Amino acid sequence: MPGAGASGRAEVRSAREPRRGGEGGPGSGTAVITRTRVQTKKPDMYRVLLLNDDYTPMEFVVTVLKKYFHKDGDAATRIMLHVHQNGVGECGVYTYEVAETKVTQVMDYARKHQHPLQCIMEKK
Ligand code: TYC
Repeated sequence: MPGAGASGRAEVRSAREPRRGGEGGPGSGTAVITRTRVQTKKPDMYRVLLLNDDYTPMEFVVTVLKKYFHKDGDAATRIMLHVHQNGVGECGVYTYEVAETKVTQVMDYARKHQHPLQCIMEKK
């Protein structure tokens, strides 16, 4: 059943595409069918995580979550406390290049303020 639509599954399309080679002509008994796979694969996604340490001030972590992950005060405080208590916590889930940019931004910001805060990414 070609034409499953934007379901996210691989799809084949056979109608209305030019046929290279075409039919061999009347009576030849041959035909070429071209199938084109529509690109519907979802991108790999990556979690960006903050790691706990004993020195980075809680308020600095809250600032990071607001500034780079667009969290409001309540969400930022909740995530910071989760990291403080559990050792690691998720800031967001992004495509590879966005996640990589967030990690770099957070690490640069922490270094600039001389805090040992660590930010990493992992494939989902
Ligand atoms: N544990 C730090 C403190 O007690 C706070 C902290 C929270 C540090 C989250 C890093 O990712 C972190 N000041």
